[in-house]
Amino acid sequence: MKIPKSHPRYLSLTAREKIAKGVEDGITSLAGLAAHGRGEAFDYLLGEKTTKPAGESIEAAAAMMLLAKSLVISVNGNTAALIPEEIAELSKIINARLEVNIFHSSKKREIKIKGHLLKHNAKEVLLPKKSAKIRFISSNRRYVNPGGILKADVVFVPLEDGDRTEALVKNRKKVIVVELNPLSRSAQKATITICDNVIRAVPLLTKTIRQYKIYSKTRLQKVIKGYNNKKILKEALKNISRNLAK
Ligand code: PTJ
Repeated sequence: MKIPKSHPRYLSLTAREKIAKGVEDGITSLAGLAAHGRGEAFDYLLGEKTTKPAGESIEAAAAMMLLAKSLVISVNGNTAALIPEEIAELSKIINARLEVNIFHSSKKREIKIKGHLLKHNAKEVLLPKKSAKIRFISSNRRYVNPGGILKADVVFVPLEDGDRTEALVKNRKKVIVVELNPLSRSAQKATITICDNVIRAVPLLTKTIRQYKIYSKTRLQKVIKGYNNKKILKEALKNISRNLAK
């Protein structure tokens, strides 16, 4: 469907079209539609903009990514449909590996997601292998790539189910998530939670990394030290209740 740019809900409707097309093209799971709807509801409550606390999380995430020894960006069916080019650009600017990791098991969909990312300028995309597993999780998401998530010290997970965030943390990895719902398990368990829409957060993260590239290691460590994820989550909830009270 062609959405006129003048439509007051142009951005939201365009995102819906991308997710629906993702399902048609075999990239996004059907459950991904429901997950997107939940995200939309929280985005509405957050005012559909990047809030100040989300901005702080983006700064801390940029610093953590620049300090990472082995950084991997984990991509599922929703992220691939919504922001394939932005994810490819982020991976290049920070020298991170891209790895497909999906909840709803399907080899065919993993390959389609990989192809879709490559078509949108990704350099290389890893797929999970049955030979490599992370501990503390039983879903399809336990399978990872031995050169990717398995050995990563920092994993960036734009929108996610909570199980794997928790498992990745238990596997001693630093986990940065983008999650609109501050109450969700991934938001609560992550090392850094960017409470924002991936559509806005990922380009902002790329921009911040570009700015921070000239920072010294000590300065980047200071940014992380001054960051408190629990406080950020509380502020996100306060923002939601303020918007509801208005
Ligand atoms: O491709 P697959 O098989 O890996 O499936 C992907 C989904 C997202 C369906 C899967 O990971 C899943 O079931 O996730 P959940 O548990 O539904 O959680 C997804 C979370 O993403 C929800 O808590 C939403 O609030 C959040 N979300 C949805 N859309 C966005 C979002 N967060 C940020 N930006 C969005 N655009």
